Amino acid sequence: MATGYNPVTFERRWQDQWAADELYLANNDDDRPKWYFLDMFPYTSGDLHIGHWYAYGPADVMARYMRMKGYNVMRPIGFDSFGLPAENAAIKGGEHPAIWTIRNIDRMRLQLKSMGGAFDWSRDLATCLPSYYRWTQWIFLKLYEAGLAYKAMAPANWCPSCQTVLANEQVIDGGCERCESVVTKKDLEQWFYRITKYAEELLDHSGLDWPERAVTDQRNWIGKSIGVELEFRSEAGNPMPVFTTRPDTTYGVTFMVLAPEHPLVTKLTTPDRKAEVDAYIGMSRLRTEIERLSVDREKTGVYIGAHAVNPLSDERIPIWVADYVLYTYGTGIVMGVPAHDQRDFEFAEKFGVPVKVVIEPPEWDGEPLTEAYLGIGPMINSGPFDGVRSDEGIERVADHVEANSLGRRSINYRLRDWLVSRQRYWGAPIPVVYCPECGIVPVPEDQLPVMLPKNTEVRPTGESPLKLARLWLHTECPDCGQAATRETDTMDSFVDSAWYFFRFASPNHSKAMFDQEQLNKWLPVDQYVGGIEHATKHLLYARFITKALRDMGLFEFGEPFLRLFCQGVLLSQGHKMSKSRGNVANPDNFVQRLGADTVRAYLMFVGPWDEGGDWSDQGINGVYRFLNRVWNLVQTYSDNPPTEGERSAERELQRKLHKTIERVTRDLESFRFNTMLAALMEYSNALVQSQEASDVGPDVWDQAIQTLLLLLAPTAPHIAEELWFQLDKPYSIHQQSWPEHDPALAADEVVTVVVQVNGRVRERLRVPVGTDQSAAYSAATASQRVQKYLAGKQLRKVIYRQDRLLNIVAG
Ligand code: ANZ
Ligand code: ZN
Repeated sequence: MATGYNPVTFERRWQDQWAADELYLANNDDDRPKWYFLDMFPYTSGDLHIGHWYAYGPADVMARYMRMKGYNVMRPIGFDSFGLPAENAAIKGGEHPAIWTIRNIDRMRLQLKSMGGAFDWSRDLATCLPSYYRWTQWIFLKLYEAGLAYKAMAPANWCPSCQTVLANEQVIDGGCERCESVVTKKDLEQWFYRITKYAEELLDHSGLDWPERAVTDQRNWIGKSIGVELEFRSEAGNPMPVFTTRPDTTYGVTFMVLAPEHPLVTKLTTPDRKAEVDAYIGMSRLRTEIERLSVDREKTGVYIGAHAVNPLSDERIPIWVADYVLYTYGTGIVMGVPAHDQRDFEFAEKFGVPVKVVIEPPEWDGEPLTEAYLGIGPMINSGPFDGVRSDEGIERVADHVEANSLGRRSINYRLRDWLVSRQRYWGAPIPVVYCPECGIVPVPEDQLPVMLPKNTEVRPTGESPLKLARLWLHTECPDCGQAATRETDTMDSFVDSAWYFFRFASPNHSKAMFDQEQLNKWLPVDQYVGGIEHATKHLLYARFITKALRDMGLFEFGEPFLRLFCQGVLLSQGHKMSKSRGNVANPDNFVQRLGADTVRAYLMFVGPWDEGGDWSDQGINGVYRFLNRVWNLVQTYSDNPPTEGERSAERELQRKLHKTIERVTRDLESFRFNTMLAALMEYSNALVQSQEASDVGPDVWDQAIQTLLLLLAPTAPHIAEELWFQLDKPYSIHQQSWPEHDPALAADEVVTVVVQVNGRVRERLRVPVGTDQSAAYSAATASQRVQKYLAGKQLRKVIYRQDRLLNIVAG
């Protein structure tokens, strides 16, 4: 007796069964080729939201497919669980961040399980546990030893509302990435990781199969720029080096600009200008880098009363201070060339500074420019370089500068060192002790982890709450035994996630960050999946840490993620889902009503995975109906199995079957889940038709149904397992091999169509069975022999008998 599709009655049951049978545990001793598949692990912010599902659902299909293809798949999951949200929630709710975090982890675990994800739960980890952060601290010590971790005074991005410093990466459009407050500057002693040492290597993505966009984002973020450092001097003799990418424009310098933070500002400002300059500097401290660099913003600045000398032309040039020059880039001093740099042009226009053209624009009549000329042209007003084409001039001037010791060629990167200090509680303590005698003393490895003290009041004061943990704070110097104090900063949580993929190889190893043998076996990650927004943060940090550890000799590879896929964004009614808009789809509700399989399949169906799509309730019902159809198909089959007899449509069904295997496989390989599902839908429709016509024998039917379930298994693992079970096939469908298509069986059957022109046979065409008239006609007229007889004639009539004859009447 057929029963209706009711996923609630069996999805949980299969999840429990798979877990009990450890179906998705990746075995370390398995001879099949390994495939390390990783999704970016979730941050423990509370609920697993639809965005997580959109990342993990389709990814799960890939993992299951690779498993059926015969790979030893390792697909671990864990929790990124240190960081501000836990602490902020704790401050709001009066609850300890650890309690809040662990509760979220428990909840998210259940949600991940309800998805039917093929995760290896035996490798589960959480970055906030001492067994994990012990190794985060260990990596710090190693970087410190290697000179890659250092402490420096730095103007830090400061969020006045979160009361913490932020990395450049966490400042979005001048605002705090978490609370969107305007970020200001504050001078603090901070710990840095020297990622800039790897700037050049990080630009090299060769051998990686990554989306173009992720590569470009990283390249732009690193921002390599080739130029010259040229030595200007103030009239008083102070060196004023500038970094320029356009040495060919040096004769066009009409002003110099110092960044407001530059120490020379106070030195060179004349007494009569001091008040105005001080006021200007005070104001500029409130501006963010992004604002300051913006091309659109009206330029501001103040003349400081002093002059510099142009080393090439010996001209005397006024010095200004202006905030469009950044202290942290190049030398913090710019030579202003208004004729050929748009920002300089706007500045000059506003303040009445002369504009001196030194690259001749095409067809220039000598009139004042209306905007900077950025193109190439002959150099003019440039002394010995007059007449040289400016692109060649760049090299010529650079040679001249080097030959006369006026400066040198130089490369600048926009990339800054990674500021890892956080004055917050919920993070891995930086394992350092300050001794009055010995200074900075790293905590010896065997004393790790430096445990986070449990009972500390957590308040956002701008100082680390760890300062209040008196018992913890006061310790002994590991070197000399004297009274000493601990570092109270904790690490940016991006440090935790910059190495977690190593830990999954041997998550419970207690003697080292990883077990060498397991690391060699599993790393690097074969396929990584996550959002493109991580291109310049997590993905860059992870590559840096990998290269740094490689250079310490821990392993040989230098890239953690060989293939990367970035899923798109799921919208709802054309908008990003947001609580304030009230258009957030809650996956749990849909799972309870329609089942996890439907939600999974629907997410794949909304659009190409890398482009995202628009969630709609009607859409998900359509996918639900598809799974219903599959369900009923199998029920009808079990109730009324086909008998021997009619077999007229067998070959056709077989062809469809093998074509479907081919399509589904190809689509899966290229992450085109939406078209894969379309193929499965078409195929199931063909099966329904065939079932109604009962024109296929039992053996072919069995194979056809079996194939449908196998192809569906990665996408909708529960219904596939349930129907497989009902058909008495060997458990588990997820341990079966992926079906192979037979090209011979997939091939279209071909027939010979005779082509006549005006009743006489002129050609014989081999075409697929069932070719329609227009396709047959195109094929015929493509033949030269037919063309010959049609030349100069007008088409009057076409007579077509499918699969047999095409007669063209022309005259
Ligand atoms: C003179 C000049 C003439 C420039 C010209 C450009 C065009 P990228 O490509 O981003 O490296 N610059 C140098 N240091 C700066 C700083 N700290 N803050 C703001 N701007 C700075 O840009 C290099 C160019 O940016 C440099 O070349 C300098 O302006 C400016 F026709 O020097 B140029
Ligand atoms: Zn000491």
